[in-house]
Amino acid sequence: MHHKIRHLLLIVAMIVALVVLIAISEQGGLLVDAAIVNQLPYGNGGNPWPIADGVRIEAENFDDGGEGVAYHDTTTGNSCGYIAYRDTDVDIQVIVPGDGGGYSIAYIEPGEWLEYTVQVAVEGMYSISVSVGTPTQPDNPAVLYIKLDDIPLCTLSFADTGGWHNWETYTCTERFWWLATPGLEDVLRIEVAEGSGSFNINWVEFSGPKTYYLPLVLMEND
Ligand SMILES: [Ca+2]
Ligand SMILES: [Ca+2]
Ligand SMILES: [Ca+2]
Repeated sequence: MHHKIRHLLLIVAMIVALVVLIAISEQGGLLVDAAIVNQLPYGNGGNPWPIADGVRIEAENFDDGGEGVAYHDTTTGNSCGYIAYRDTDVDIQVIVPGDGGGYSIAYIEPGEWLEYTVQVAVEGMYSISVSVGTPTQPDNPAVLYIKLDDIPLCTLSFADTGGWHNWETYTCTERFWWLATPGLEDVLRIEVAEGSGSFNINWVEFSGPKTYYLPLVLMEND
């Protein structure tokens, strides 16, 4: 009896693993979609950002392609009142050296999004982190969706990092198995939820691959 239950559990685990792998493969299939033909990676020599341990995509390195293709921004031009790093409608802000230097995305409104063309460099299980800053807003926390090829990966929520330029790192509790598919690219999207509070975002980072254990055991039929 116990032996049969154990068999059943193993079969279920194998089916789950198979379904996950098929789902990942189908995500790869979305890449032939003509809608992303005019969308190109930016800031990595024209190459997709590799998904590998420690790779950090600066938020300001969103894809080329413009409004409605590579990003959605609700205001014309840069709401910061100057042009920084790139001349688009995305609101890129200079971070002074004392706050870490570089650039962040500012004037973030609900419904806005940014996309990044990525490619798995090292297959495995990864987590995703973001660096964000926001002042106290307990009644209206920021809510950020992370998606891959329009498929939701995780939702992050944060209310107070101590200030707009006081950067804190938030990590998805979910882990994601990334399958290396040579020649295929994916589109990573960070999307601000409707009703979200405002925040600045500095970068997105991958960490992994983690050791992944699935209870797959080969057993002889009996
Ligand atoms: Ca704008
Ligand atoms: Ca904006
Ligand atoms: Ca940045």
